[in-house]
Amino acid sequence: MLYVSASPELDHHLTGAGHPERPERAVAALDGVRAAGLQDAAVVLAPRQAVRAELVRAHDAGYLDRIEELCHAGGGRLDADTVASPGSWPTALTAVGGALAAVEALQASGEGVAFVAHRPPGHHATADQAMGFCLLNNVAVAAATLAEQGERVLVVDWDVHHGNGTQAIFWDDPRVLYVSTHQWPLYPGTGAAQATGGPRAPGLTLNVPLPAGATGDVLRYAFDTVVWPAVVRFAPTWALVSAGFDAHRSDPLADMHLSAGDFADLAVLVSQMVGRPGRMVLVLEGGYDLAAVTASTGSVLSALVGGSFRPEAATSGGPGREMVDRAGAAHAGALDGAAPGQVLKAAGGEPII
Ligand code: OKP
Ligand code: ZN
Repeated sequence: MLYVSASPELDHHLTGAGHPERPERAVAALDGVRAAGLQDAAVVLAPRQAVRAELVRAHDAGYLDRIEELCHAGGGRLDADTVASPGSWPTALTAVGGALAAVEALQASGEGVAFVAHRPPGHHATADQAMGFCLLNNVAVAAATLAEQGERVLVVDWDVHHGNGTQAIFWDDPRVLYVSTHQWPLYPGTGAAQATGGPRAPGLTLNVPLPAGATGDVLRYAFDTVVWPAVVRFAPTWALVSAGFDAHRSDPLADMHLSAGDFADLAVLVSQMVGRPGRMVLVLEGGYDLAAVTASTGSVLSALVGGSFRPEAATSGGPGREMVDRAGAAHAGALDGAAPGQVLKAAGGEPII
């Protein structure tokens, strides 16, 4: 079963004319479900707003007060390109709620996969700071919720930008493995391969910075040679994907050269990283070319449910394998420095290194 959380009719997060992070993006993602012929197979989840007790798993209470208050006061600017309108607060709550509802739907059914098509995106939002179009960290709240339930959570962030917020929130948290592939250098500037996690979570941040022009084969190489071994060591029970589609070759905000078919291949790889069905949720992050968002969403979801919608072939031939190798070496170095068993003992499980 495919579960989809989307409620474009409840989207009142207005960013202003000309802003790339616009309401049409979530509609374009939903169009991908239709394009892939999955609209009848998909269960659309009832929208719900996250509540404070859920949000504080990843955010500071004072920060939540400030953003809510700002929205009630009419909105305003949070950084150079992050804005809040009066409707941003309920919309952001509904985006987090969508990620939580997706987790709950899979937990209730024990099978299937879920896709969350809300906005604003979340992966740049830290515990106490809005930035990079993000107010609340949708994936982080869902990951923290699962971690609280004793799950071991893999977060794969293939958005073209580094998810500095998610990295910071779980930096020293042994319950979450955060993996990011991203263009480098690019906004927000974090995500060096040498950033590998805090003292209680050594090696549980895995950054793979990649050059402009990188193609799908380079990403698959990174997943096979660097991500896969780290995931096997971590042995996740759940996978959450920060599924941005702005590494697509058509995206106006970045310069990586992926196709819709590449995202589908990556999604299948992630699905193989959690041994059991019903443990994978994909959450829309960036992606600013509407047609690319539709084709990518459709390709990803079709591949995950065994369909055949694949309008764009996988790509190859771009640069970046050396950077993948260097990221792998930097990450291995972090594990060398950790005491044997340190990571999982902190999480209450079996030693993994
Ligand atoms: C959000 B997501 C710097 C431009 C910064 C912000 C990009 C936010 C991307 N002058 N642009 O990760 O897709
Ligand atoms: Zn992005």
